[in-house]
Amino acid sequence: MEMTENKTVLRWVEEMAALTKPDEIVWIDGSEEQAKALYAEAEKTGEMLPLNEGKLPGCTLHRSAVNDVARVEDRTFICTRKQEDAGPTNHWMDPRECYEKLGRLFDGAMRGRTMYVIPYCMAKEDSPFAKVGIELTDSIYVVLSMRIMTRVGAAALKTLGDSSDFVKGLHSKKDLDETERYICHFPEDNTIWSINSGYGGNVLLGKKCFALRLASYQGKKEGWMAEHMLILGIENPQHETKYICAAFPSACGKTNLAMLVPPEKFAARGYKVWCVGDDIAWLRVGEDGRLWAVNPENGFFGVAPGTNEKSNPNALATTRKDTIFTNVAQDLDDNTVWWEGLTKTPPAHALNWKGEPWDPESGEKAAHPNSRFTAPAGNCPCLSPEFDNPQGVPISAILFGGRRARTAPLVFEARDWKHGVFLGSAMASETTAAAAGQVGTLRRDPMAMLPFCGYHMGEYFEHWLRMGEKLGDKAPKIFHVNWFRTDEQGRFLWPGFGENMRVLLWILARCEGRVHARETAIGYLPYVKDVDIEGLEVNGGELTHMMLDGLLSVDRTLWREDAEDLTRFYETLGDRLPPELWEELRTLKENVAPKVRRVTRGKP
Ligand code: GTP
Ligand code: SPV
Ligand code: MN
Repeated sequence: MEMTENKTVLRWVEEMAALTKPDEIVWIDGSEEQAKALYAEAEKTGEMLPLNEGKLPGCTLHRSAVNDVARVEDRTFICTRKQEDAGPTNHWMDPRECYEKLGRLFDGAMRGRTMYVIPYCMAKEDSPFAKVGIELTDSIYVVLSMRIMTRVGAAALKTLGDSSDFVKGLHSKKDLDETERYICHFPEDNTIWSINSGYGGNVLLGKKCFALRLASYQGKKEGWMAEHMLILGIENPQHETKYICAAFPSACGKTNLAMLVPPEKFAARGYKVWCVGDDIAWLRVGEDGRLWAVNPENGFFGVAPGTNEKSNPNALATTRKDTIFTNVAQDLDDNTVWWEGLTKTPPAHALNWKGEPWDPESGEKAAHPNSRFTAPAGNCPCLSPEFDNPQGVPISAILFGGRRARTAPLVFEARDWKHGVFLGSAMASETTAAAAGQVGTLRRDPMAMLPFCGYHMGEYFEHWLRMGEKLGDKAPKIFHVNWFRTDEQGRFLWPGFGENMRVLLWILARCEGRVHARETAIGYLPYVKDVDIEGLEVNGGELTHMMLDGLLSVDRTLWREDAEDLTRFYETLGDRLPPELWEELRTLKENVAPKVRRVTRGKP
């Protein structure tokens, strides 16, 4: 039964049903009873497998199709009327052509199936950040995942009222044919069409499709920002909490940093870390002129491999109930889940992520490297008390970072906002399993938004610069971090995870003007004495001041190479790249140029 009298909504649902021709239409009301019935149905069809109710209450396992395990960037399109508005970093299709092409694919795609109508709200319904979307889908997995990831149900429709301002999402698994898979965005129509996939980032349309691609476009028009960022709070022993946002590319440590557990010595002194968000931040200038952030999501879609009691106990605890696991291994002895890095000893009897018997000796991975958990935010032991605050939290620092085996030091600070925007625009990272394609190759990924910016990247940088002007001297300080420097053997030189707290404390000390820094060719770096490494170990030995000195070194040759690579990237962006950023690049090049000895002429 319909849950609204909103004519635009009703007409659109009718139109999409006429196109996709489902046998039945079911509106998702957000109730427990309905969810229970859907779980039962999905278990009957085998789409979701119930897990050990004693050990993992309310948890289920889902296996996606083998050809459908990650975002597909080369099949993701931004369909603006003018191609130049999508910019050179996005794939583009003419919207009319795209509607026609996908219209043919969607025609009858839901025959014999049910169409679920999922009204959802991104951000708390009473927040000034709140935005409503409706996703139509033929996948129960999508319904149950959206129910965890967003605020689903009647309340969203109430928030919408009779307005026509909502994101129209249409999704069908169709037949999961990868050659006909399309994830298409129409920013000018507030519309998303996704077909032939069942994987998270391609089909949970509230997440990357809406909350980043469409929202970044809306933010540019309306004067706010949608960013691929975690949000965390650090509470000091005096019970003051400061908030930090950090943009790292996919599978580069956002969930881990957001749920950081302070090392014992800091915990003992009373430091606490609170998670506000692990993937997406919506940012606005508040009435007080500061930058405020909310997490528009309501759950975590986190990377499973590597998550364990030591690396991220909070994430692990978050997944112990009411969680959907996707493409992890199934331990047959007690019907629980397993993935590489969860425990030292793999299960003796397990099925791999494809559902085949798995031999630990085979050398094959039991869980897919991009296997994930979908867990309610409310499960997180360190969830910030401000999580539901409709106003969000004020931001003191913004971090950019990526996987850089070389070049980028552990941490450095931008000279000012403009330089910080430059650092974000210059981000680069080794690719991961979160997207289909080669893993481990270095690519430029500005602000971790390369796959998620819904418009021209040059204009996006421009928008960042203008936001800085609005913020003036209330702008957060900007930093660059890199947890991923390696030695010749490929071993990480920094222990990372909880120990990243030591770097965060230096960052906060800088924000509060409590510590000096040394000016270098690339920005402000810490003095070795100012990063607390007491008791710190790495690769089985003590992390010495000399090793920290290495982590904080700037190799000018590498930076010159990087500046050349960045020049080539900037050139691809054409004349929409703000001149201020070319200036910053010129300054960097001057700063890292080979030092020539000055020859004084004239006097003997
Ligand atoms: P998305 O959900 O794809 O956006 O990923 P994310 O940025 O939230 O990444 P996540 O925190 O899930 O980490 C991804 C991988 O990086 C995991 O395998 C972690 O074990 C690893 N990782 C996270 N933090 C660190 C760190 O500080 N050091 C090292 N060496 N690895 C880390
Ligand atoms: C990412 O790839 O950055 C993710 C996972 O957070 S997905 O939702 O698939 O995009
Ligand atoms: Mn992400």
